Amino acid sequence: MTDVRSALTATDPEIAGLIASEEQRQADTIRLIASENYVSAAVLEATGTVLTNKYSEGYAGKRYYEGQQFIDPIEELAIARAKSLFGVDHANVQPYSGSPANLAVYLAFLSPGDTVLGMGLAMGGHLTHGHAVSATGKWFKAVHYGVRRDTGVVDFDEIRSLALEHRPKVIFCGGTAVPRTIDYASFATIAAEVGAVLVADIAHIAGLIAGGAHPSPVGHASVITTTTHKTLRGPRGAMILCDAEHAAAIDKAVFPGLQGGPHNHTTAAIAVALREAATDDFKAYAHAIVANSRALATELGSRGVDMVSGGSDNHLILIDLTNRDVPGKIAAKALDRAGIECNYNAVPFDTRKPFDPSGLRIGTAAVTSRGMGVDEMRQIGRWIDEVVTAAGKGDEESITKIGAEVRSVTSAFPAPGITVA
Ligand code: DSN
Repeated sequence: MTDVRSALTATDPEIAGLIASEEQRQADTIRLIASENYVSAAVLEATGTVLTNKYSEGYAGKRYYEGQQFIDPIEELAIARAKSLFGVDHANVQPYSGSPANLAVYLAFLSPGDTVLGMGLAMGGHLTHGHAVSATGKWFKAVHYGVRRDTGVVDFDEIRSLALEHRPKVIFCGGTAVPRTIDYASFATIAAEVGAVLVADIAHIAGLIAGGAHPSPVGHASVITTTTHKTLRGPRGAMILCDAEHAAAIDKAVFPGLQGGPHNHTTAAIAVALREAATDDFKAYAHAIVANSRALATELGSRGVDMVSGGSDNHLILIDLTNRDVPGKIAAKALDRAGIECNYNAVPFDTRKPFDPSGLRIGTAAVTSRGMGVDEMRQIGRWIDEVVTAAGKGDEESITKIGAEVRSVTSAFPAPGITVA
């Protein structure tokens, strides 16, 4: 077999060099971006294969192209593993990513102008849950619930009252900045009362659910959407899981409704990730993510750092810097200079603009993949607090000093799939 890296270096040294630099950067930094992870070498290998050469519009046994002798069993394996891991009737593994997966849900259950109820983006929801700038907010009537100002968590009285008033056809639960356990049973009761389809967007917590570290929406939500690359630790892709009654509508919405040929290299890598996620090691990993997040939240709390809802039940912490001298963007950039990657993020009831908000979103999925534990979380909590303080004072010297400490820790925890030290 050709050595792919040497072929790339020979053909396009510029791109090869940039990829090598990115690999080194990923090794050298502490990845706290809550939606990112490090895939295994096996997942990485499946992603970069000849499967990328193949068109396969349709579904196994019903394709519009010949030559599917090996593609069909790959997709069938991915589907069987998804069904078994999550305990669902049906799985579609073709959506290109989370937004197309959610769009397929709209196509399956709604017509333009119909009403959808989802969590507001600034409250922790996702763009595709009906945000005004998204197609889902432009083409559908979107109504949003939020979190309570005093607790930072959803208020089911508010959700029920919005559902009764607006009678949505679809209710989304889940989001991108939700630090607490999602109560699927309470959402299901409200959805049943108004005859809505309950869709659980588990993109962030799919790996925690697979590993038994977060309750499952199965049995409560008849449709579940997820990306495959966050806590689930697969390639960039997505899946829709659903009850048998919705299988045909979901499949039709994905293809031919929204997409053409599935990305077979991604499908194969999803299958590999699902096999990994069914192991005892992965269960331990999922629980370690949560233990790390709790330890990090405890350290931050002990240093007086405010967090939305006061802490974390999952992989994610939403830091609220409203009471510090430093807004989220300046803090995130200072942390990045110290080798700690996160993203600035709005907090509920933010008084600042989304491109310059008051929060920082962090998560422990990637650092846990490197084998870091609660001791490292305490250290990371200290670094975050110190960098934010230094950023507020313009103390670049301290930020540089912490950067050197960060590098000494990352070098002791090799990242999966990364070959540089
Ligand atoms: N990629 C998602 C996240 O970072 O949570 C948003 O689409």
